[in-house]
Amino acid sequence: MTPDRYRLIGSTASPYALKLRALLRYRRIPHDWVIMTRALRAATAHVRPMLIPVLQFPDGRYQGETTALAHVLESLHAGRGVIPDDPALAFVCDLLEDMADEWAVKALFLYRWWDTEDQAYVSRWAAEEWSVSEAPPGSAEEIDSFRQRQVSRMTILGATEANRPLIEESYRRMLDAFEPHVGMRRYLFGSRPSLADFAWYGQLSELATDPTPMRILRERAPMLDHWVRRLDDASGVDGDWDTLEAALAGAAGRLLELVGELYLPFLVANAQAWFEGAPQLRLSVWGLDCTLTPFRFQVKCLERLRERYAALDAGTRARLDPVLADAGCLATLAPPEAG
Ligand SMILES: N[C@@H](CCC(=O)N[C@@H](CS)C(=O)NCC(=O)O)C(=O)O
Repeated sequence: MTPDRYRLIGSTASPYALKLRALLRYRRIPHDWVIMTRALRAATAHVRPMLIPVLQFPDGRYQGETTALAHVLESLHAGRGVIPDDPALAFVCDLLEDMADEWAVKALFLYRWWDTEDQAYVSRWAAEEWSVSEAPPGSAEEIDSFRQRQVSRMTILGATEANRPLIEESYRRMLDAFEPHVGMRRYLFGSRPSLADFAWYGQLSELATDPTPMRILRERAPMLDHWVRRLDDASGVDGDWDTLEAALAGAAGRLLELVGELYLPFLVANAQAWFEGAPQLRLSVWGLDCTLTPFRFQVKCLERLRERYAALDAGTRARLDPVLADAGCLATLAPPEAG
């Protein structure tokens, strides 16, 4: 590795790895893309959490977690940033990034492991890149180990018959939020892509590849399908940020409604169940019920969003609060008034 280059260690089957790769390309940050082989898994075994992707910095150290990495890169490299300058837009960007990373992935996981056609397609693909057993990469044994490993995780990750109607409905609504608003130079917050665009790109690019969600995407949101393909390499895109009003008139506004209707209620129910020590959280949205296992990481997501909201200055809040209230987000993000 030359001293000025990063090394992104991932898999083409990981939505988070593709998120960070597209971000690095857009930002024109010199990097090499490598697959997480068994040898690299061993070399990065000390990195916590043990997840894909891992970024190796030019000084040799490794770090994971794409949201944290995007913010570190923002502070290290000037120009072509992915966080909007307007703190109000930056906050909405945070909310939308979070929903892509923590909820859209539920649709991806469910479709990947529900149907045997998707299972076969993805386990053959991932078994080449993502060694989970001692069997040779790509071998029939490794393919079957990967499939069994993922299927065994379905219940804990909420991919159940009972949850399917809500998760699938949320996929359709996410596609509908984007479709009328995407275009050659249209991103969530202007004519340049943001961190939220890259998070959605990561999830949607996998959904646009796996057989069942790919068919739904092409049928329901054909322009989004093209938009996703283009965002893979936006190194030639130069654009500007929108105003808050202009951004909310597009897909960002529609997705923010989904944050209020679905994503924040999910985070609140998750945190409540976590602190009560309850084994499951229950969620009812659009008349559809869902039962999920609470996760500590998603408790932290809610805490982080609340901290970021609390750190906004009074002028930003005055512009943002009516928007957050309309979308049903404000009561969850703002602490109750004292007195
Ligand atoms: N929040 C993490 C999520 C990363 C993540 O969940 N990666 C998955 C692959 S898509 C993973 O490594 N799962 C563990 C495994 O399957 O071994 C990020 O943004 O980097």
